[in-house]
Amino acid sequence: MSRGEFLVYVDGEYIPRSQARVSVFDHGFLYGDGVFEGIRCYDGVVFKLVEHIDRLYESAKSIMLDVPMKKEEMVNTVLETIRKNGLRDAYIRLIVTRGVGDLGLDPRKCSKPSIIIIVQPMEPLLGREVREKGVKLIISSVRRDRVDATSHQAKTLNYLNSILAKIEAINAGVDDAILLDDRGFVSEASAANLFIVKNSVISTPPQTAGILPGITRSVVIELAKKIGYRIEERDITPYELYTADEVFLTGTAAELVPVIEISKRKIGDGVPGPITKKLIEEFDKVKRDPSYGVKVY
Ligand code: PXG
Repeated sequence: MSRGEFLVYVDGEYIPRSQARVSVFDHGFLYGDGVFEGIRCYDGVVFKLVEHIDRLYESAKSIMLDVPMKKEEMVNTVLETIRKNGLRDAYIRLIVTRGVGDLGLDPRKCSKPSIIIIVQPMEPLLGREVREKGVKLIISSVRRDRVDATSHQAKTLNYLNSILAKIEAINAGVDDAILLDDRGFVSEASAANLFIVKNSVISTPPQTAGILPGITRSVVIELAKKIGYRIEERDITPYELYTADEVFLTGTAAELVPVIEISKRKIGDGVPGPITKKLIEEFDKVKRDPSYGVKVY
């Protein structure tokens, strides 16, 4: 590792983070034209790395961006970037931009996509104490982008939809916001998927509600089934949120986070519920399990 400064992979080179740059003519910067992944490494195992790489390439395919690297090499480059930085526990941000073009939108002017890999140590996004305390949310007035527009099913650099909801949450003095889809059904939080529990049945919105098909979400669905809960992917109304026994969020950065209030309605007893706590326990077991990821060293 280079004297305390983390190295960033930029198009084939490992560059100290203070010197890592992209061009102002990169369409990722100019137009949000690109795709990304947020991935975590727990104790030398990159959690669900292959699934994250598959999703990256699917996001890229959907926006007609050819990633200039084979998937297998991408996996190895992520692992090498972690090794070069000597990390065992890390947050990994993998970005593929459309690359340098001119000031017009036309992506054909961009000769080659850029690949950037940032790794750094990281705690859960919302802080460790939120697991015990839970978070407060609002339902945002900002609707999730439609599935026939800039759908969040693809993880693109275009996050303004989520950022506007986040700003609304900050202004309301709460932790995050829930976005409804264009029909008024629950979609997801700004950067996390959402689950509710009612009478011991767990439900989460389907992809048709404009969600990112989260990798933490699919692990939680699998764990919930394994320990014997009924779990449904179905449309959820705002009323069902307010009257749920438990609500929780899932995401790579946030992991599993209990929700204790939504738009000033107390959820359940206003403290993290038993099924949420059980799933947090189960997730903690698998996140370090080598069979759930790829070993770095
Ligand atoms: N929905 C959206 C819109 C997201 O951006 C998730 C759901 C959860 O998906 P995963 O696959 O992580 O379980 C995300 C994930 C960040 C950050 O820096 C955001 C995400 C992931 C990592 C970091 O805010 N988004």
